[in-house]
Amino acid sequence: TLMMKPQVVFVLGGPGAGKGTQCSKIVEGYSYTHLSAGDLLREERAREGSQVGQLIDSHIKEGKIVPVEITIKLLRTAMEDTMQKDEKKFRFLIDGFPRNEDNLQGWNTVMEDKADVKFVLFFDCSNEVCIQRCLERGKSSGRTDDNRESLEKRIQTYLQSTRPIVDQYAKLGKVRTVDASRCVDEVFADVKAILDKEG
Ligand code: UP5
Ligand code: MG
Repeated sequence: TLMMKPQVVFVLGGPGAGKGTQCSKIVEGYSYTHLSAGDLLREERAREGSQVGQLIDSHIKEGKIVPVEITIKLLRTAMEDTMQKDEKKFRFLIDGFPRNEDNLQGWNTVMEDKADVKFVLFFDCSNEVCIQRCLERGKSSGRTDDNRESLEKRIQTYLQSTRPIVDQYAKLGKVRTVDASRCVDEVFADVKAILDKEG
């Protein structure tokens, strides 16, 4: 059977900007499948027999970006599995990726001709608000990186490595920015307007 070429929206923004929260709301009303690169890495870390569990664990705690070979493999498998099960599911929100030059090059090498990147949905949020949200969540999330020390590192990595990726897509006219410092519903109203316009 002929499969549709996957259509991808990259979802970027600082740690705690609300990427996961907004993606969950999007999938309720739009025909997108949400793939969080961070969630896939945490699943792989927890998988028995994983060869890269340790490496993922230390990278996440240190706020460092895992080598792209690992992340791409997880994303690609998740996309293929989704489309295999239901051929109508060919639209993906890829949340938290690509985060640096290595990620972007890896994507372009492996996926550029296999998927179309429609645009980048960028959740713009101050570092202070991002840190507060993650610390608040850290009270119950059990995430090993929701503490002040890891958060400092996550923010540094975001500013040094991820923002330049957003800037590169912006130069191509491919970034849709949302002010993510507001409440969940206000942010989502802007997200809806963007998705309705993009079709
Ligand atoms: N919240 C959400 N929206 C709110 C709002 N509008 N107002 C008030 N509160 C709001 O939200 C975070 C918290 O804020 C929640 O408690 C939420 O209720 C509240 P969430 O939606 O979870 O934000 P999100 O942007 O998804 O935050 P997350 O912590 O998941 O972002 P990160 O980008 O830091 O984490 P991710 O899981 O993507 O990556 C973790 C690590 O994995 C990375 O640091 C890295 O080490 C590794 N990684 C890679 O190496 N490669 C990858 O490709 C991806 C990840
Ligand atoms: Mg998230």
